[in-house]
Amino acid sequence: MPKPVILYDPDTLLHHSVEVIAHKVIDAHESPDRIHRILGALTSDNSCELVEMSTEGNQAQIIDYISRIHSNDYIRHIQTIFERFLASGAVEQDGCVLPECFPHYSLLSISKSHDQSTTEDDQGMSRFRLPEDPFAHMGYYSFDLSAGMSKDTFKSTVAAAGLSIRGVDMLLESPSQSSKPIIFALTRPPGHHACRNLAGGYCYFNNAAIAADALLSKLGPRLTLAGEKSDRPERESRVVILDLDFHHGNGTQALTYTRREPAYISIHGKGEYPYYTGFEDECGAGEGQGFNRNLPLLARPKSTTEEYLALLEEACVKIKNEWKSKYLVVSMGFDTYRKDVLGGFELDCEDYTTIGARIRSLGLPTLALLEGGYSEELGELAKAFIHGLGDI
Ligand code: OKP
Ligand code: ZN
Repeated sequence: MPKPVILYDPDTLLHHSVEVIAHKVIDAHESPDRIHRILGALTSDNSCELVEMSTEGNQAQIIDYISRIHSNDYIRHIQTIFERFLASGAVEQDGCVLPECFPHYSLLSISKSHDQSTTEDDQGMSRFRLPEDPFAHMGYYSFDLSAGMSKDTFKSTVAAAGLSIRGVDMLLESPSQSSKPIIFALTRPPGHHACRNLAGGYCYFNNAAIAADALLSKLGPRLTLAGEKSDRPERESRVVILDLDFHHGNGTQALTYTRREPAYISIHGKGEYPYYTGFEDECGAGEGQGFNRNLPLLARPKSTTEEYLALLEEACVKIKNEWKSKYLVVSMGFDTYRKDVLGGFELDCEDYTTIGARIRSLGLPTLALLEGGYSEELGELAKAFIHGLGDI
């Protein structure tokens, strides 16, 4: 059995941001040091193989995959907005910009614009005129104050998407069906809150959605036994995204909601950030009906590890027996830890080995992507998870 492969790109360390907590602007909890903590814990640990990557020469191809998930206008915004602020003198080279004003839907006046039908694609945003002011751009393309832009944010988030796509290639390159590859990509910034046209919650490009979509595009259309493209309604989904971050992956859900493939299933804090999504009655729509599943659980101290592991079991049964998935993408967050500063169930370090081992026992080619996890012990938690994935 091959060891889990850990994918890392030094460009993911470049991005830095700030956030606002209780009237103070602080360095964001989502910091470059998170990756250092994980790499630190993995040195002198030979349970996995660390592979260093670079986006060099691949940027255009990575952006092609990103543009299957995010709009070109949004990608251009993430790519250029910091330069615009820099040129106007509004920010220093080493600074970080936050939004000022959000286009909340109730700001729309009772006017002709109210009657315009909106496209499915922009979900109503076309009723707002995109302002000239770069601060307004920040508000137009984000939903909170936790996705500031710094000089190399674009570079880092492209690197994270690049790791996700490389991980997909490694799943498919695996020589035989008997050795199921297990990859863990150290994606930073994370992605599961990012929507088609929205950054938020430390996320810019949705790594999990990009990976699942790239995987499906490489797999090609489903074929019937006769070798014809299958378009009859199916109850199965070849690719599933299992989201184990403490926070609901609103972005991943939104991006996959009307699709059967990939399916999405999440265990997350009930009533927690991002507050407006993640309810049990959100089950998918259209072709995606029945392929979205939310399993909310009260945060510590109102839930137990036993309850958490029972939900994980429910998720695994759904993936294996109901959706009969062939490939697994895991949005892995370590903010479910009992001492996490932003979230937390009652999980302890060794529980991550249990989680990793349960994922491994599904016997599927698996690509895990890093989402959240903000405690000092992050490195140890990641190591425990990898040990479970690798059956060590
Ligand atoms: C991202 B992920 C203070 C509150 C922070 C954002 C939480 C983002 C979590 N600014 N709110 O899912 O781990
Ligand atoms: Zn989280």
